[in-house]
Amino acid sequence: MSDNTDIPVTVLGLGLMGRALAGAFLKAGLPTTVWNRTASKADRLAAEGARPAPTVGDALKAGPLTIICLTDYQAVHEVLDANELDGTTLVNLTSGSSAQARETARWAEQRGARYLDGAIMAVPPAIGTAEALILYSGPRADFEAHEPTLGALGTATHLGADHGLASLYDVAGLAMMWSVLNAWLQGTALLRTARVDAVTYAPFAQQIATVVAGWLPGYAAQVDQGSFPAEVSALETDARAMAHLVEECEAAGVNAELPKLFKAMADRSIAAGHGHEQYPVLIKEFTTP
Ligand code: FVH
Repeated sequence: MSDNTDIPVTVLGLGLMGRALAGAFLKAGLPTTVWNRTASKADRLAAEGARPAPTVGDALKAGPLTIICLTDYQAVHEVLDANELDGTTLVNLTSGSSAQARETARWAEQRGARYLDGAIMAVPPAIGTAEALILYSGPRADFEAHEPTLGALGTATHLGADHGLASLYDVAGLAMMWSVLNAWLQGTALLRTARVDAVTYAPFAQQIATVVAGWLPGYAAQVDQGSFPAEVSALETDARAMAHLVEECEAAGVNAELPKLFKAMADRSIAAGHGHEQYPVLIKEFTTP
C-alpha cells in the first residue's frame, strides 16, 4: 500500500462498495467528501468524519479527485451530465464495458476533466487491505498523480493508457473464474456417479488447476509468436481425450454440453489443418466471432 497524503477526496455513490471506499479513505486519514442520491446512506460515514455534500456540484468542488462508484454508466451520466467538470480528475470504478469506458473518457476529457477508468476485483470487506486489487486504465501521469490516495483502497495497478483495459481485464478475469469453476463442477458431477463426494475430489481438482496454470506462460508465448509446435501434445491427441470425456459423461448420465462445446472447437481447428499443432492454436477459434 502506498503512503497517503492530505489531498482531499470525494466519493460519489454510497452503495455497498461506495461506502467501503469512503470508509477506507477515512481510515487512512484523508479528508473525505461524500454524496449519494439517497442522502441517508451518508449518515454513518458522516459520524466517522466524512463531509456529506448537499449536491453533486458541491462534492466535485471539494477537492481535485472524485471517485465514482454507481450501479452503471447510465447512472454515471445522470449524476455528472449537468455538472462542471473542468480541472477535476474523475476515477470511475463503476462496472461497465470497455466501449463505455472509452466513450466516457472522451466525454469527460472534452469537458476538461482528467479521467481514469477502473475495475474493483474485490468485495467491500476487503477494501482498504492489500488483498483488494483495483485495476486502473488511462493516462499514466494521472494515475501516478493520485497513486498515494488510491493506495488507501487496496493494491492499485495501472494497466495502460487505453481506458478500456480495466474493463477488459475485469471480464477476462471472469472468463477464467467461470471456466475453472465449470470445469470443476463437470468433474464433480462425474465423480458423484461413483459416490465420490465433492470434498474428496476437490484437492485433486485443485492440483490439476495448479498444474494447468503453470502451462500458461509458455502457451502465451506461443500465442504471441503465432507459432504452435507440439512440444508436449498435439491438438488431435487432446481431441481424442475430449471424446473420452464426452463419452464418459453420456454413459454416466451427466450433462455433456460443455465438453461437447470445446470438442467442437477443437474439431473445427483440426479440420482447418491444425491437428498436429499444440493446444493454444485454438486461439484462432477464440478470435473468430
Ligand atoms: N459490491 C461488490 O462486491 C462489487 C465488486 C465489484 C465491483 N462492483 C461494482 O461497483 C458498483 C457499485 O456496486 P455496489 O455494490 O455499491 O451497488 P449498490 O449497493 O447497488 O449501490 C449502487 C449505487 O448507485 C447509486 N445509483 C444507482 N443509480 C443511480 C442514479 N440514476 N443516480 C444516482 N445514483 C444512482 C445508488 O444510489 P441510491 O440507490 O443509494 O440512491 C447507490 O449509491 C457497480 O458497478 C458494481 O458492479 C461492486
